Amino acid sequence: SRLLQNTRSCVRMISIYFNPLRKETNVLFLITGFDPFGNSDRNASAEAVRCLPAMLGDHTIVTATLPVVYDKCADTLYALLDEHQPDCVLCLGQAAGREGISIEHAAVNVKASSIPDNAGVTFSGEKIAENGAESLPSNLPLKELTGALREVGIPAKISYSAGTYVCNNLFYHLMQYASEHARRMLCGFIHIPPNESQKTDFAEGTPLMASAEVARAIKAIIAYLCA
Ligand code: PCA
Repeated sequence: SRLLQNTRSCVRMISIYFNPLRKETNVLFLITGFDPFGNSDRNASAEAVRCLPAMLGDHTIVTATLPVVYDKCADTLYALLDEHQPDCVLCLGQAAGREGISIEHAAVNVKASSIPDNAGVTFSGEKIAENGAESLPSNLPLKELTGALREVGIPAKISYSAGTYVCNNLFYHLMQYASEHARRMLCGFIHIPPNESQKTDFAEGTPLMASAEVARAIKAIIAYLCA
């Protein structure tokens, strides 16, 4: 009936509003990982990103590995965003202690850490953007994504802190870029555990996740966003 049809098109408009990639074809995803840092000479995020295919159906996946350097990682990301103009950006970083896929809620306007970045720079509470917002939230559908991952057997949670090191710094710059560009981009940051090859780099009992499993999670996220 007419009423049913109207209701259906309403529901579709609402779902497109909340999830602009739904039913789109040729979506361009930019997925990044990071170089090794700290006491491990590998980084699970870069290794997971390397497991991704260049195409998924008719969607394109551009991947990159970013330096673990506060200013340089943001400059590299900006260049990639300008070059590829992605519809969706997922930045990945490794965080020992996370139990599974950890989708970050928001970036905070703080740089602070006990260890230096890979250029030897340490911050102790400085702002990322002098006049910037105190916090910038991801615009990914966090609840839906963690739900979709758990449905396919992948441990996933929303995280309410991305820390105050290089990952949070990149996440802040990403959301700032997204807010300054009219083109709608779905953006977020995902922390993942180290992988099996790094077992001896971390304390016993530190949760690990295979890179192929992380890649499966990213593919499930893409499938959810474009379904
Ligand atoms: N993790 C660090 C920086 C690079 C990475 O993979 C972080 O959580 O800030």
